[in-house]
Amino acid sequence: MNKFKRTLITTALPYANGPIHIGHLAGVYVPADIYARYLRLKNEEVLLIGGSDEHGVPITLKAKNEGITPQDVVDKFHGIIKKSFQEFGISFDVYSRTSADIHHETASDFFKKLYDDGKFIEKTSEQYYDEENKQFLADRYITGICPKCGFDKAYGDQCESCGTSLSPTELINPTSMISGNQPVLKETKHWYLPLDQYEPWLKEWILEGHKEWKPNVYGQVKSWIDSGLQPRAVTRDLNWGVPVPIEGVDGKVLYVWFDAPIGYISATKELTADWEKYWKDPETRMLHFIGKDNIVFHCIIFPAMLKAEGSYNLPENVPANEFLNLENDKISTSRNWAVWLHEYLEDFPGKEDVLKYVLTANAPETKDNDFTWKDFQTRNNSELVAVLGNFVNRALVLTQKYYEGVVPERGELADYDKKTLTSISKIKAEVEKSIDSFRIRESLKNAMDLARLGNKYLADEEPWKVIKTDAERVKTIMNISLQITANLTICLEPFLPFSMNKLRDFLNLEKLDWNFLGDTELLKPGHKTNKPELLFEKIEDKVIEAQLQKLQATKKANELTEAVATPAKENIEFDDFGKMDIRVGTIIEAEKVAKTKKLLKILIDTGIDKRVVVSGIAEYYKPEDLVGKQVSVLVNLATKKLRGIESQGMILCAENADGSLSIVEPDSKVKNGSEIK
Ligand code: B3M
Ligand code: ZN
Repeated sequence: MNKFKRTLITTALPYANGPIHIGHLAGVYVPADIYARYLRLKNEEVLLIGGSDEHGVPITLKAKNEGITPQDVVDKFHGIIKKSFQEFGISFDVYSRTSADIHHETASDFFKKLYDDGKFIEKTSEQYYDEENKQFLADRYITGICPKCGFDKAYGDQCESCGTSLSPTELINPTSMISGNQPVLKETKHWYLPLDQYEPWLKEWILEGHKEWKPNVYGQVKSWIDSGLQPRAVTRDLNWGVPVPIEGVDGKVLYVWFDAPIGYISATKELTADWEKYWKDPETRMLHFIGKDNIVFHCIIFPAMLKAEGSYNLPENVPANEFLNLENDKISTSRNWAVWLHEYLEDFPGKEDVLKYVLTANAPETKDNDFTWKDFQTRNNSELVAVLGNFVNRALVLTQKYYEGVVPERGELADYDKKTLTSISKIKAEVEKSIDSFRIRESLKNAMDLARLGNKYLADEEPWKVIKTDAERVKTIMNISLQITANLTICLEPFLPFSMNKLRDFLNLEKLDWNFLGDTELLKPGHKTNKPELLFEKIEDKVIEAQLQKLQATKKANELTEAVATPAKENIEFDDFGKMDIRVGTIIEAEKVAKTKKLLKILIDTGIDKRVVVSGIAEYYKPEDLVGKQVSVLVNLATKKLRGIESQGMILCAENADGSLSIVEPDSKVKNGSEIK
């Protein structure tokens, strides 16, 4: 840390429009929490800052859909999110929210200062406007076809399919999310941060000055800067957010990405009157923990804002992570493809540390990674249970058995004993080396090496056998095993805080700081330990099966909604519908049309007559299963020759998401010839 006295850690503020899931935990909050706990354990001065991001278009859209106010939406989810963080032991010093007065004031003052100092450019431009709702359509109020990849549901600010950041006027076939209408262009005035002017400075500060940043972060920043920065609008025509603090300006708010990072400052203010020490003293080191989609905002835009303001520190590092997928598919709130934290805790009460362990061991630090339930089970059963749990349990149980829980005195040490004890300090150095450079995943592996060391030591020394021949020697073995166990409570504390708390209870040991790690006499002879319980328990196949089934059900439900999700066609007059003559008929005969895969020749009793219809359902129905089935037939469709057979009508089918067809039939028998209207 050398030139720094303290650390301010910020974590991306989650949008308060839904609960949080394992992707959030793995990408941001678990690594930030581990790092903060590690620094605290080293007695360093540190603040861990968090809060909910309560502005932005998606929140107003959700409110509109549900017929409630945006404030209702954020109140609900801020509560849920905050509770999840508490339950998982994310050790925030403060968890604030951007709808709080203190934030509105802070963000407003920040904007005002830049405005007064002439740091913005004012520009009038044409933007999309929904005439029916008399509203400008910012960001996600508008969708259309992505000009880059052709995805048909790209948003006005970004295409979620190819990741390109967009402006609404780039969309092909823009559509208003509110009315579904084609919007018109209308003039509006906004304030822009001229990022282009900051380009030379950004190049020097990051590209020259921070080559040590993670390659994924540095690379993304470089590519943004290399492709040329543009002035960026920092206000929006919207009525939810921090109002633009300029006289005479109405109906405009600060862009959510302008106010949200200022939320870190507001949260610090909420926590302490001494907040400036954390933001302005050059001896404070600021770190932003975020996911990769937030890199540009934390490495380019927010720093440019801070630089423009002039009195704040800049981030020292931005250890952004990549994304976590779930069972080979992108985590998605709208498709409910996620493991939600509140649901996890219902299914796995008391297993907070297990999830945190798995998410860290498999963290998407350098590339996107996959969470699978199988891997979750394997890491629990063969690492937490079989290595860590097994070792500490044997050490504690044997101590109970041989010495009624009292730590025995050790005798003369063999070479292997000495080597084992010195390994503790080596492991400590390894953990420090990796965690200090934000390789949290590796640091967990290093820390687990201490459990592996203990497990191997016990397995090699076999005190349960030696006890029969050399009881004195067993005292040494058990003493050493207990010292390793005590060291584990320090080494794994940042990663598994709930479990290490338990382990300290078993050992009857107080919480020790990081400096004690490596001390081989943490437990004095004569110290009384408690009866242990299991630290971790095996997770059975059927529990994992149940989780996989839950996901399978989600997949099914999604396929069904996707099928009905194609947009409705243009309205028709009632008379248009009345022209169609649809009757119930019964299939009398059905056979395959020779040399085709899809076609069936079907004879139907329509009540009016018996007629032949050729239908493309051969892949989904066997001819023999169709006979006797009632179907809906459009009987006044112009006849058409298919493979030489004249088809006199059409059998109505529903098309599934996968393109398969399903016959539409009355749900009870009706007379042939009954009209469908
Ligand atoms: N709410 C975006 C996100 O959750 C945004 C982060 C704000 S951090 C200042 O990905
Ligand atoms: Zn695209």
